[in-house]
Amino acid sequence: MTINNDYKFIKRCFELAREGEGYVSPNPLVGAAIVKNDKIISEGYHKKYGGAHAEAAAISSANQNLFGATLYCNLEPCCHTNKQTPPCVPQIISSGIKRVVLSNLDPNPSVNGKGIQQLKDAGIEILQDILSDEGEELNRFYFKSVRTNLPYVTIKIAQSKDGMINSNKAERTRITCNESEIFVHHQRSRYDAVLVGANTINIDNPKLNVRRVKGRNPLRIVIGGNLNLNSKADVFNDELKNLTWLFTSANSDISKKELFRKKGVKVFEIESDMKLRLDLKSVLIQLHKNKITSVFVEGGAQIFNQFIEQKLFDELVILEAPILIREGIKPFPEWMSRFVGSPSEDSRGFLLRQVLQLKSVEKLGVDEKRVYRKIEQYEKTK
Ligand code: AOF
Ligand code: ZN
Repeated sequence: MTINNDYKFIKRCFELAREGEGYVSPNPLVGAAIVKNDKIISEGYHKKYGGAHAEAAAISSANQNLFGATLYCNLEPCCHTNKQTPPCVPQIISSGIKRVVLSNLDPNPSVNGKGIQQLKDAGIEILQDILSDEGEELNRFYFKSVRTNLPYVTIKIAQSKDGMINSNKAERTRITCNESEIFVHHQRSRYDAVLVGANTINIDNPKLNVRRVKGRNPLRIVIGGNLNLNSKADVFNDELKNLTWLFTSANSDISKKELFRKKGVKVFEIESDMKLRLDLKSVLIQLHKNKITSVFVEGGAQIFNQFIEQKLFDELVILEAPILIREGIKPFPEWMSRFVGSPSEDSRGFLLRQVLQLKSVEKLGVDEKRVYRKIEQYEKTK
C-alpha cells in the first residue's frame, strides 16, 4: 500500500463526512472507508446526530470478511461509553481490521488519544495525521466548540463597492447578486444558527430560512437587548417560529418577554450594560450550553461592530457587489473597512491585519467573495 493511496482514501472520507453537513451537530463530520487489496469494499458516514458512527456504519454494511483490511477515517474512532451509540473501537478490533489510518485525533477529552491507544494495544497498526490540516478545516465547528466551549462564529457582510450595507433610508436595500444569495442559503443550511440584531428584524423583516437550495433550516437567533422589536416580524410568527431564539437583557420589559414566549419563541435573559446592550460572550456561552457549535452572523452594523471589536468571531466573509450606494450605513468604522477593502497602512489596520488573514478571493456572479480568518487562538471558556 503506497502513501498516495492513503491520501486518496482519506480524501474519500472527507467527501463522505461532508454528506452529514447540517445534520450531525454537535457531533463531528466523520466518514470511513474500508479497503482490501487497494479497493474500497465498504463505506459509511455519520448521517445524523444520535445515529450510527461512520466506522460502525462502514463495518456493518460490509458484505465480506474484514480480516486484514485497512480502515480509513478522518477522526480518531471513539472508545467511550455512556453516550448515544456504542463505541467504535471494540467493533473495529472484533472485525479483524489490522490497520487504521486517520486524519485527526478527537479533541473530546473522553477520547483524545485513548481511542488509538486501545487499537494499538490490540495489535492494530495506526497511521495518524494524514491530511490533518484539511481534517481540521472540515471539522472547524466541532474542534472550536470542544476546545473552547464557544461556537464557531462567522460574520457575513454583503456590501457595496463603496463599503455600505444599506442606504440611509430605513428600508431593505438589495445589494448582492443571485449567486451570492445561493451561497448564503447554503451556509445557512450548514451552520447550526443564524444571528441578527433588532434593527435587521425591524427594517429587513428577514425570513432567515433556507429557500434557494435544498437543506435544513437553521435556528434563528435574534439579539434584542431592550426588546425594541417588531413582534409582527416574520421570524416570530411564521411556521418556523419555534426555531427562533430571542436573547434579551435580564432587565428588559417583563410583559414584552411574555408576549414573545406566548408566541412559542424561546427567550433567554442575558447580562447587559446600562443601555440594555447584551454581553455577546455570555450569549455565545449560552449557545454552547444549548449545543450550538456554529453561528452565522448576518447583521446589522451594530452587531458586526460588537463581534469584531470584541474579537468574538473566527471568520469574516465579505460579499462585495459592483454597485455604489454613496450615502448609507457602513458595517464597521472607517479604519476597519479600509483594511478589509484594500490593504491600508492605517496603524489600526495593521493591528487588524495581525488578527485577520485573507484566506480566499472568489467571484460569485458579478460579486466578489473575500474570506478572512482570525489567526488568534482562543482560551478555553469554563
Ligand atoms: C467516531 N465516529 O462517526 C463520530 C464520533 O453520542 P454519540 O454516541 O454519537 O458519540 C458522540 C461522540 O463521539 C462525539 O462527541 C465525538 O467524540 C465522537 N464522534 N466518533 O468514532 C463518528 N461522530
Ligand atoms: Zn464512534
